[in-house]
Amino acid sequence: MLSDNIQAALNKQINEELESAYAYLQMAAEGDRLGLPGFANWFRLQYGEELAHADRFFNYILERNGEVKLDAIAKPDIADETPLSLFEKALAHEKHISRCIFALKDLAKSESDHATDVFLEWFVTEQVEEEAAAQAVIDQLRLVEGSPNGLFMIDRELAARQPETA
Ligand code: OFO
Repeated sequence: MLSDNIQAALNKQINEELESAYAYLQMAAEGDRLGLPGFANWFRLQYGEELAHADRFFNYILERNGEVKLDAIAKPDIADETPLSLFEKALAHEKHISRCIFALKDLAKSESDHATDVFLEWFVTEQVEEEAAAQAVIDQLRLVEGSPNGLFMIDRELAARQPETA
């Protein structure tokens, strides 16, 4: 049985994950607008991952016999971006999500909800990977700044990203 506090926080996290998905979908459109199909591919796959994260929270609430309460999804603050600003926004967003996960974990610990605490472990690891992935592209973009060839190479690399199987 989930406490009211934890149920509310898990529902809020569904909303955060769906807002992430929505932001990444807009970023995919920006990649396309910039003529960078690799960027579009990378963000489109990230959109799918965020939907899967929302699903994990959704399934977990139901598994614990809780109640799912969906909320409105905010409009993404993504417009007229550059390749670098897209990934800077992605990183800032992932840092925000990491803080949300840590706060959720603190809450689960404070209520001795061991099941929720363990459920959240996967997300702690995932956030380390997601922040590192966005930071790696930012580092590359800064290295090639001003070089169309460099940007072309990075776009090709991002085009090679495949959907995760697990
Ligand atoms: Fe990109 O983060 Fe979900 O959890």
